[in-house]
Amino acid sequence: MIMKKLLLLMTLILFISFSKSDSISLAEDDLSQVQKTERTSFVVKGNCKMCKKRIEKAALSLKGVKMATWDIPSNMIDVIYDNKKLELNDIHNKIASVGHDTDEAKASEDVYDELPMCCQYRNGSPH
Ligand SMILES: [Cu+2]
Repeated sequence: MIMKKLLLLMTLILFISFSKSDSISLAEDDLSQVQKTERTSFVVKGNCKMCKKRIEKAALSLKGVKMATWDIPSNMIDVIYDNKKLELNDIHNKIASVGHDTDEAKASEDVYDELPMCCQYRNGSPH
């Protein structure tokens, strides 16, 4: 009879310790959820609203990019991305691939030349 009670007690203790460790690992999961989202901004060259659309569309087309806002006068893009799904470099390269220079990646001449006149930011002043 005593053995049975002891067993019950042991089971209870085991159960409690298990549920405790469960809640701890859950809290750690929550923490990593928050940590893997990063916010950053960097320079992306461009002129107009068409550029804005093109730049933001390119950034947002990447899996893991949650927000991308490009500002025309400052030429700065504000990005929120999941650093477990992609690296910051991927975003630079993607934007360069549609014709816009960033402070890390340069667009190729070919892609740049395809841009509408109003978007060609390299020579002279914007219209
Ligand atoms: Cu433009």
